[in-house]
Amino acid sequence: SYRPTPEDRFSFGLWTVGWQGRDPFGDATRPALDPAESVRRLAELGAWGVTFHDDDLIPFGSPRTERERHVRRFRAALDETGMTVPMATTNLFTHPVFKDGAFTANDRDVRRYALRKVMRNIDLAAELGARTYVAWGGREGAESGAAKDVRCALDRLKEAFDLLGEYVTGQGYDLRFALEPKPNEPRGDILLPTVGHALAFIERLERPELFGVNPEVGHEQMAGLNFPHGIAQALWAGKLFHIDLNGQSGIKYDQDLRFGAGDLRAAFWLVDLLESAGYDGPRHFDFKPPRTEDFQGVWASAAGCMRNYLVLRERAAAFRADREVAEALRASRLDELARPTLEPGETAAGLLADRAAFEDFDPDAAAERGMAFEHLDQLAMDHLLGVR
Ligand code: 3MF
Ligand code: MG
Ligand code: MG
Ligand code: MG
Repeated sequence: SYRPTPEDRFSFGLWTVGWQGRDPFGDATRPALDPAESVRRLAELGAWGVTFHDDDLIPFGSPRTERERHVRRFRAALDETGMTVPMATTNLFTHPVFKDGAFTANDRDVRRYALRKVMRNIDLAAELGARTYVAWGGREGAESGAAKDVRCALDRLKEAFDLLGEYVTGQGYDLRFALEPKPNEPRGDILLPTVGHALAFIERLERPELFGVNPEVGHEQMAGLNFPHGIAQALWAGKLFHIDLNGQSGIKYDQDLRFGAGDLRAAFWLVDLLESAGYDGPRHFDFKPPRTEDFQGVWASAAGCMRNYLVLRERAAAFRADREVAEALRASRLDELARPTLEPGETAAGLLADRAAFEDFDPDAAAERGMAFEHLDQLAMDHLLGVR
């Protein structure tokens, strides 16, 4: 059975099931969901955690007593269900004040306000036991060239994250940041558009150890990139702090389909990678139940995210356990790729002295060796399609 359990560490944003279906062309198709109700329903479906933007939980501009009431109700639902809050984040994109960005808005007052909004929600995140704080800079970008001096904007982005790093350290919070890249939408172009850009940016920060990435399936695919490859590089760098799982069909608007929909083969290789690499963070779904759905459809969509992950986990494990696959991997020389190119302790001089490496090497003969990748991939396909 593909029944999710808390050990699977599945989590959902309140804004996912709570999405009312408002899009650039149409009004809401569903009423608002009470966050406490979302927590209960997700728990019933087998989820382990729930995440939120400050404004998902506490409507923007709520007075203090209202704020406390919302947090109390949420906490009660968590206590009642045993659900955790592994991650929290800030809404720096809905209110018109953020129309030109938050940390990189040209308007300095907006930047100072944005930092305060984040710090306030970091306090709440820490209080609720979150270990990861996600930062998606949805409005940090531009539609035209002269409107944003990108080098200055990157200075301001660094300034913001350096301050936040100092803040959590000073407060003694056990919290790390995960930057979420996205190439465009809602801005024409967004800063830190891909996993690679974000990884390079992190190394310029004062406390790089506190910062990693939160890649989203659809965001990388909107840029035409291979998502599992991006995740592999994040893992390789020790920077996969969190992940947003969903589905996307090719290079188009951010579809946020349920996980497994869209590019199913990429989803298979992603699950294979996360499971074989021993990624132990949350499996977080950031999807949108299509606006065609009523609430029954919303919960079916959420359940589908988890079910597809579990089915793919089973298929990927069967692929890895298949003896014919092991043989095919050897035939494709994956074991050889795992072997260092140089002998232990070998230097440039050693390589230069090795005639077999160059003088006596026959490139034409080596070029004739087939890589046998098609057979290997067909085995994967057969496992994915459930015929093996
Ligand atoms: C937009 C997103 C965001 C982020 C969220 C968490 C609204 O495409 O993916 O979801 O994931 O802000 O930081
Ligand atoms: Mg997204
Ligand atoms: Mg998306
Ligand atoms: Mg996301």
